[in-house]
Amino acid sequence: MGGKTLSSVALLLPLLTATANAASDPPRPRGVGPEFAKFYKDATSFSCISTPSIKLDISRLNDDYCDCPDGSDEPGTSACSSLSPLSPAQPSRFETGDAVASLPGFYCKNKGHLPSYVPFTAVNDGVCDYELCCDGSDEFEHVGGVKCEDRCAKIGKEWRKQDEARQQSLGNANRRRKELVAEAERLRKEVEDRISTLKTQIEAQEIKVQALEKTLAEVERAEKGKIVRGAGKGGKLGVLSGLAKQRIDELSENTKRVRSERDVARQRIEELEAILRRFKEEYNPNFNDEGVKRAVKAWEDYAAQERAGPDEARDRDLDEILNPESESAIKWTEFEEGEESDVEALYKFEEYLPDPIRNWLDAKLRSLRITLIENGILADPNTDAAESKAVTDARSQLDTARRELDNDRNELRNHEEDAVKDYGPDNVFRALQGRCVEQDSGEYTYEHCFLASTTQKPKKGGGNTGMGNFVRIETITVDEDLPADGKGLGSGERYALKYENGQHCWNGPNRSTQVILACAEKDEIWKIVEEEKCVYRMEMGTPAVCGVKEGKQEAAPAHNEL
Ligand code: MAN
Repeated sequence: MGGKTLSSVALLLPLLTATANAASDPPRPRGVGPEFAKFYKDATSFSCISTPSIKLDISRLNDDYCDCPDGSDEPGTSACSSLSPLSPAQPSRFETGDAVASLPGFYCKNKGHLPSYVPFTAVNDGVCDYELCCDGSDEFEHVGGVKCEDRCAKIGKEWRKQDEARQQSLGNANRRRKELVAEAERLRKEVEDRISTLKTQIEAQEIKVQALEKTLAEVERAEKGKIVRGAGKGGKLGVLSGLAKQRIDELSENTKRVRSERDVARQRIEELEAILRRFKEEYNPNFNDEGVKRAVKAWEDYAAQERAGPDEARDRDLDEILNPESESAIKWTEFEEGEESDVEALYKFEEYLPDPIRNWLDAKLRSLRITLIENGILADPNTDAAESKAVTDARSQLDTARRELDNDRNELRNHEEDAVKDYGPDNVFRALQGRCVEQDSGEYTYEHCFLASTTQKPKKGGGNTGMGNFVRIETITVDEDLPADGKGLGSGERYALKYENGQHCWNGPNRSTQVILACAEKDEIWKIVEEEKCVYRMEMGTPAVCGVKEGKQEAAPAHNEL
């Protein structure tokens, strides 16, 4: 079935309901469709449809002479064919002037197929217009001896077969779209759930960060007091042992890291050697390939060299050194100076005081010293000293918590932006986001990844070219003939996905692509055109847009390509 034939289907369809009542209608004059029968009921006279004041004798109906300004007295001849025709899909009078016909054309009953209107110019023009008038009734005068046989039975049968396939395909496409919409809804819900989880998580994390900020401030303050107290001989030892422990911890961490990098490298060498061993075993020495032979020889030389294997004893020693629980590990706590010893060094008399008073006095003195340091009255003797472990730990806990909070906030922002993003009718493109479809065309394979990007891949090798990144969904109006296989845009409103800012074009713009979508059973690229240098247009079928128009779900498909 050709493109023109398909568009004639649109012309045929509005008449379906009308023919259902055809049996009860009185006989109509030649060329009159059932929806206009009411104007032709009088057996003696006829009033022009758009100007009923002009009343004609019935003999002037279909007398091959145009009497009515709207041509309604000649429904079955071509006498009024010079008037602008009425749209077949809109069987009512156009209010655009008197030179417009009231009738859409000559009505062919097409028994065995679908009734249809053929343009008045085609009536008795000596050509059988089977596409619209399969019963041949438009050539009733047999001009030039032409006789148009009735082919409706055959054409109707073929049409019904194709229509069944179209309906089945449309059914599949609609079902697929429903699945996509359900999937999109599920994904949307997931985003919403994640947003609410993140909000709760962020609230808790904010409280945690506040608490850790407080802890850090307290630890810093307490440590300041502690270092002041430790300024004597014993205090310096404590600081030294702290620094030594910190350095040893760092060295241990680095040793562990270097060891694990060594293990990974060792494993890679083993894998590479295995590949080369296989290569040597499996290559065909009968092929006189110099490059392969050289490679095999080089491998053989390499394999022949003596190499010491891993030293397990040394590794065991290392394990021992790195294990803080091992016998030989330094017991740092033995070198740490407890609060009592610092206090003791400076305030030995406290030993003679009862516990509660000693603690109270200690706290008061410490707090007094801190206040004096903070107010610049007492010099801080340890401004250059390394941060104590307690402060480092508190700070790192705070940093980690802050980082987690930042990550959560970023994720929330992304999800909130995503939740209000335009994903097309019923959010259907959410389900297709990131899904890629490819199509060969000329020297390239073109790829479209929904709501992500378009790419041009040279078939003969070489780098890919970015043809744009997704920016928005648009609606555009198209008006094209539908190919016989239905794989085309047809005419009407269509969704289009716009991709911009692709790879820069030499002497031109950054590459951009418009992907225009029409209903189809599956996702497929139909056509790729470079409309201007580096400005591309893709035509594509997808079930995602079946039965939708301007963001709304329609009862019937927007066009009949299926
Ligand atoms: C490449 C392709 C073409 C494009 C030219 C422009 O060959 O991307 O589509 O027209 O570059 O130089």
